Amino acid sequence: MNMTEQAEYKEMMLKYNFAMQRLETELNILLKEYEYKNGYNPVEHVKTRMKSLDSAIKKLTDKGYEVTIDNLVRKVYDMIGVRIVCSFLSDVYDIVELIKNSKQFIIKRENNYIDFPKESGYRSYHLIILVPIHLGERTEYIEAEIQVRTVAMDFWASLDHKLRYKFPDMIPDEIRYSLFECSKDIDKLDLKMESLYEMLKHYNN
Ligand code: 0O2
Repeated sequence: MNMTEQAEYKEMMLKYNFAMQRLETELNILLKEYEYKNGYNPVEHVKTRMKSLDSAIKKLTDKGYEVTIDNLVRKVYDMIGVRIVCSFLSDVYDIVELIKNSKQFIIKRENNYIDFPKESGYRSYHLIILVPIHLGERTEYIEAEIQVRTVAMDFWASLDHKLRYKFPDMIPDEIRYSLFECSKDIDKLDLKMESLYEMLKHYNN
């Protein structure tokens, strides 16, 4: 990076850090308010991360884009990533609706990889949002990705991630097949847990 690019990168990261802080705060308020109103916390844990420059550059090159600050901003929409892990399937949809109805963000795109899993077997609900940040007189919108999934989906994705790291070129067929089968089992498990949860609510009523 030359001096100008370094300065641009620094400014970009400053804005991304503002946006990440704002997103964390707004999500925290949304979730706490939900818990207060419903007397129930549907979230097991929340993890927020800023993508490393190396991993952002890899994403750009893998997709065939030139490595520029402009492309980092326009093409890598998950520089800021938030993962919300919920107990049950219905919780995932409730949280997705909660975020979609929030006035704090603009929903740019959504990918329902739960009803329409990826070829690998990956399941999760993705929201690409725009987070407003106020800089002096003007407002800028920074992209962020929110992944909402169940504990079981998270368990699967975490092993899949490890395998992708271990076998960067290609996961061996037998492992890939077995992992895909696990993804179907996890789907069945989530549905079973959901019906048990419904029964529990019925007894509580
Ligand atoms: P990391 O390490 O999480 O940052 P697109 O441009 O939409 O076609 P893209 O950008 O891959 O393609 O978007 P997609 O498919 O919605 O995936 C974005 C993120 O979802 C990924 O980010 C992963 O976190 C997660 N993800 C998607 N597919 C899989 C999968 O098969 N297995 C696992 N474990 N995670 C997946 P990154 O930047 O790839 O990775």
